[in-house]
Amino acid sequence: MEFKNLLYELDGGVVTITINRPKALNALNSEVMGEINAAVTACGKDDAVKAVIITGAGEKSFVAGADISQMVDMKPQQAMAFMEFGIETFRLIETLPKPVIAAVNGFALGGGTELAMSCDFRFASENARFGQPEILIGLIPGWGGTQRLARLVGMGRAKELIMAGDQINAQRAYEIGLVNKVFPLDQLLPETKKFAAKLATLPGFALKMAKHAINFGYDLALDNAMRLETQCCAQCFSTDDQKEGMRAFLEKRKPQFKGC
Ligand code: CO8
Repeated sequence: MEFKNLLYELDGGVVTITINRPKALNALNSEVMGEINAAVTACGKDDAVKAVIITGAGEKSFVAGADISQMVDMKPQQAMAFMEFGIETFRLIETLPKPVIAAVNGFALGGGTELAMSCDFRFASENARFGQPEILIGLIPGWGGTQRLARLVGMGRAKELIMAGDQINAQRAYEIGLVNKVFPLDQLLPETKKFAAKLATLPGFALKMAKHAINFGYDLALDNAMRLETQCCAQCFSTDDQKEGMRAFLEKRKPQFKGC
């Protein structure tokens, strides 16, 4: 697929979407956000896509936030439209029925941390920096940061990051559970691709059900969430992959999953 501000590469079932606006440290304006929305939608429709990686071009920045030059003179209504499209796009990523990994290769500030948090996993390079610095420019997060950050790292730490606007490094982000793994910069993409390739070999329907149960069970009362889990788990029994996985275990051989 061809985009103006993104690179889109499919290799062995794994799509890598690279936000490619390095002169502005990959800041997200409406055009970039529209392209991310289109690329993720395409990933959802293409059966050949089993897993998705989102990263930034260059060695300095994943995404340095929403584009401040686009926002500076916005009226509330324009800001609302910009926010709503961002919320919709990040929710698309969060609910894509395939695993999505953020490979955070530098600054992930404001909308950059928010984008990374909409992914299922966050792998970071040692030079990555995270933060919600909106307060320093008279704002608060508007693409889900107040909600997803508190859910991921707890309310106290989320308030510290959002209300003081300080940045944290990759190691600290790992310690507080914002990041899953940290790698030297030159290992980030190879290691992320290795992990994505592994996920791409696993039963796709079960992956979809796992993501669905975790995402949609999280905010339910426990009994309702358990019910959702049993429904999702029961549906796995309608797949060939479940039969194959269990038979292969009993026959002491490697399973041959077909993705259905
Ligand atoms: N928007 C637009 N341009 C940017 C942004 C940005 N977020 N970040 C960096 N750039 C541009 C700079 O303006 C500069 O451009 P130029 O070369 O033309 O002057 C270029 O990228 C390089 O940046 P710096 O020279 O500043 O590079 P440094 O290495 O000195 O600093 C930093 C790097 C620390 C990342 C610094 O650029 C910075 O602080 N950037 C802004 C970070 C920030 O505040 N992000 C949050 C933005 S708000 C947000 O994301 C809200 C999301 C949802 C709300 C929606 C509301 C409508």
